[in-house]
Amino acid sequence: MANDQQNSDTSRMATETLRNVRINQVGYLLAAAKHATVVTSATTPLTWQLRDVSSTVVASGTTTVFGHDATSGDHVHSVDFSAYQQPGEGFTLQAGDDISHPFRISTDIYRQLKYDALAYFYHNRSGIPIEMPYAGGEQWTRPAGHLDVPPNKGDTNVPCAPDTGRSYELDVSGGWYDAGDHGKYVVNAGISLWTLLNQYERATYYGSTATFADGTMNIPERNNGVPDLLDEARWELDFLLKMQVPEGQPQAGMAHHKMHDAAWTGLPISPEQDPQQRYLRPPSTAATLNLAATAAQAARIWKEIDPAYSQRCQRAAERAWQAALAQPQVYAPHSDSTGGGPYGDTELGDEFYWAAAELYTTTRATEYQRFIRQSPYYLQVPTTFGPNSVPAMTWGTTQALGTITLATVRDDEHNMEAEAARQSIVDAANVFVGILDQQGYRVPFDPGPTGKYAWGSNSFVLNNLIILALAYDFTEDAIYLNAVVDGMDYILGCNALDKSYVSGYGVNPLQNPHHRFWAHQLDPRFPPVPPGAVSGGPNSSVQDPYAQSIGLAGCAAQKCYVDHIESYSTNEVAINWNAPLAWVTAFLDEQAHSMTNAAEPQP
Ligand code: 9MR
Repeated sequence: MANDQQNSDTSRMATETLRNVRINQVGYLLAAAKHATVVTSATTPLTWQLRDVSSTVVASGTTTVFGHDATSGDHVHSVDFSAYQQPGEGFTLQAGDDISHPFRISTDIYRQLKYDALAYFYHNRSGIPIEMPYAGGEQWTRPAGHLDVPPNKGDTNVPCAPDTGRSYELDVSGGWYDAGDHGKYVVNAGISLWTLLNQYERATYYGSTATFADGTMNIPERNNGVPDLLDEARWELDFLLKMQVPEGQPQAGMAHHKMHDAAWTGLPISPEQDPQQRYLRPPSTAATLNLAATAAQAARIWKEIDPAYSQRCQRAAERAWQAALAQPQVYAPHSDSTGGGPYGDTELGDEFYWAAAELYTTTRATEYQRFIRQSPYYLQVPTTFGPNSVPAMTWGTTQALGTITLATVRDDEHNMEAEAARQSIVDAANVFVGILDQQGYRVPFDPGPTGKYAWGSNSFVLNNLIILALAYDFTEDAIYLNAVVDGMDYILGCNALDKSYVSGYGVNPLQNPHHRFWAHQLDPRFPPVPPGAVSGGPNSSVQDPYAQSIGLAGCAAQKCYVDHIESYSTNEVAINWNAPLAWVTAFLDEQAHSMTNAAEPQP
């Protein structure tokens, strides 16, 4: 279904013009909030009409004047048509003389997207052929990447880089490619894997794991008796375990920070055609703690499903934890960016807290409980917006991951921290809800006084939506659910560029992400992006030559974006960005079927 949608969207695009009435281009959930934003210079309210597919006016009202919106630079009005709750296709919203793109109202807006968002991970697997029927279309099939078949020089025996003074080789095959490049980075694998596993764990306690049970996803491991979401996650976890320094080598038990090509490859290139030598970069404390955290999380999730694997994960986690304690300040330098991204981080208190929270939740050992209670990050969920516009969580800001785990896992004997952790999450959600009315496009992310969006800003929005969704789980207050809906509206078209940042979804979808294989824009022999990938999105710092060359510098935050393959700083795709898309769309789809009139405030 999504493939057909992708094709028709792509052909329609050429003629599609931007509309001043901005909506969620995929559609609105039947019983939830329905907001739109209108770009207009009018300073007094406009009348609006909602029309059904036969052009009959089914609802009407007047807009609310918002005024100047700082992050977009637009003068806007708001429309609230939440009260309309009839399903259908081909609705349009008119405000003044402007008419929106057509959209649907339905309970199934996210039904397929939640699977397509996870398919991203299969498509980006290393070390396995991408084949039909799993690829979703012949054009996305490709041979296995990086299994030492020439011209590949990796990944089954990858040497430590010459400048590291280390002389061993490791089999670090498998895992997911990080993004548009073919690097594999333990810091970033960590938050991405954690998010998929948390999606599963949250569903265990607050939803249903049936949606991702064995046989539900289009992957080679379907019908192996294990939930498919866990199969996909394990592909990455197995790679992470291989990145741990073996006994007998210096810094044994730590994890190598990353592995990637000696020099950046050009675009386009399919992974199996990569001729570069690949190297292991030195271990770092950050990577070691990412391994400790995710392996500990996995140990409890696989406990009944695969006890031997669970024990292996727990041993790896405890080993990593001890190694990180012994060497707490081994930093990966920001300057290490030849052939791969640096993922540098010199503040690791949050990673220590996260890893200890995972180990505590898995083992309930008092040493970890003591550690988290003494941590300055104890129960934190960031909501303050400094110059670097930090959202609830990023690859380098991980305390919320630990807090979420403490809050999510229901374990009545040992739930000393759980209530307080839930309260922290609700408190953070309240801050995000409070932001909505101050944003012309109702984005639950506030860049703070600088007004700037950073690299990967769409993931900032999506990660804040996880906090809001959890607040809904804990309180069942519809205000949080509707805030999640508003945030997805931003991602799917209700924004300054009238853009759906997700491929294959919406009238004006992401089409040309920075990706070495989905490089159709550069070379017609390469495929376009498959459905369900989310772009990193607007980046005020405009950090790539292409975006600079088209004059983006000086742009209002929401407009610092171009849908072009060469714009890696505004239009890349990445595992840590698609993971919260998968989490949030699964949550919304689940709620779509259980909500009754969430659009009305609860008493
Ligand atoms: O997501 C990362 C972002 O926070 C950094 O500012 C940026 C520059 O270092 O790197 C981003 O991560 C990229 C990584 O370094 C290499 N693979 C692609 C990632 C997404 O653009």
